[in-house]
Amino acid sequence: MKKHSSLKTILPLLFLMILVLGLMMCANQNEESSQSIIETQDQHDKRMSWWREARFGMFIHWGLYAIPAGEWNGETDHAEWILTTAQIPVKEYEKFTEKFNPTQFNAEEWVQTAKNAGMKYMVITSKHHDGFCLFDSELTEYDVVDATPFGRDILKELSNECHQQGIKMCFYHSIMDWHHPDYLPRRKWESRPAEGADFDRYVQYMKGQVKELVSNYGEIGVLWFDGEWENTWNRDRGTDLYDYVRSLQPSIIINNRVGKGREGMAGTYDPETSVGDFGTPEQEIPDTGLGYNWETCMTMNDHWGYNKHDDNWKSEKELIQKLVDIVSKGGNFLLNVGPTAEGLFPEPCVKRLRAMGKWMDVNEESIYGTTASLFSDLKWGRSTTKAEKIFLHVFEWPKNRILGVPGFTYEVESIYLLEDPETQLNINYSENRAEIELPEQATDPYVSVIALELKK
Ligand code: FHN
Repeated sequence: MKKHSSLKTILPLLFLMILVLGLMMCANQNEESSQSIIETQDQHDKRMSWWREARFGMFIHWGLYAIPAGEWNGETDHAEWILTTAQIPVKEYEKFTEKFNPTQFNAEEWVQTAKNAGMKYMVITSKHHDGFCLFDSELTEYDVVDATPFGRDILKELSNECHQQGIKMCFYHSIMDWHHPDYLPRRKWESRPAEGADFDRYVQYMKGQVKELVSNYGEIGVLWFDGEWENTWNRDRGTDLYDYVRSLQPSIIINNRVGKGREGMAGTYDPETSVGDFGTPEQEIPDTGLGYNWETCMTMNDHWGYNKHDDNWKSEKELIQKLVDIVSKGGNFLLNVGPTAEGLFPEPCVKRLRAMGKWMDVNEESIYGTTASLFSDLKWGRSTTKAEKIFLHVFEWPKNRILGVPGFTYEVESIYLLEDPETQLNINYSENRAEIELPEQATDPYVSVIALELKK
């Protein structure tokens, strides 16, 4: 009977042990599933440091939409949205894959052009809203390797070149997918039934492709999500996706369009309550800094994807002054190129990038790694700051050759034109203002920069 009595003693203990073990596993599992990336300010600053230093990157919108190049049934204002704006049935749109053969694509040239322009990172559409993938995905045949005569992994060639030439490879990936049968909602005009579509299954597909992107192409600087605005995507899914990507590449940077916190095209958000590492103003520059990391993305003409009819190019001067304006407010500039179906950057883009590069060759010190202006409302231009230096970017050369800087009360070690450090300039002070004597003529056709080294 002892046995029984010993059983009597052991069984409750056994039950208790199993209960405690079960609770521990469950707690641990809860902990893992609710695990959100926790990082100190120092860890965050370290992770963001290359991006804050870079200040200037290239955006590339490229895909099947380069083939129609904006044209459809006599209309000429389409671009990367053409599947939707021209209401092309998915089966018909897919036929563009048979024509996608950019024989003049040269990854080395593309990366060299970005680098020569002074750009430190490249963000290219791995998949735009049309669902077509510019990389070899195991999860679909609707990609450049399996579906096109070109048959090469464009992102592999570009990422190799970026790593070779020392600029950061980054990917734009659309959450919205007009091609995948499980993506919802359907376009209102399309005939594909929504029955049977499983959005959770689509999210698994998307996460699988994101895993391919951050696992097969080396170190990735930024995952730039977009297409987050439809009602099937939500904050929890965004937080899960952010944590998932960071678990695969902990040092990667992710924009605020991974979640739902973005406030329209202003791209603003509350970094304390919304997921993502930087704000994303689109086609606009905020009036002032935003008090957190932000990057304006902008086209050189009026379209992201290539449109053969769009000649409304911003001038070299406008683009350089936008770069300076953005950086003077503590932001980054992501400037877009929409390559042709042949795999070439449009010549007007190349011309502008060359001019920006020439300006950066002389003035990069006033851009890279700088922080926002110490002065508000400089009528003649902008200013940036770097450690013990202040840079003044003169857009409008004063006719009387006197450059007034309200609020400048710093003692100056030296003051000179950044393009000619040998020429010391005179500076006079009056109440709460400095006045700098300038040469007769502006020295740069776009933006002349004056450097002031402050007394330590
Ligand atoms: O719908 C996209 C658009 O095609 C383009 O990719 C821009 C660039 O950021 N983002 C979305 C519009 O806000």
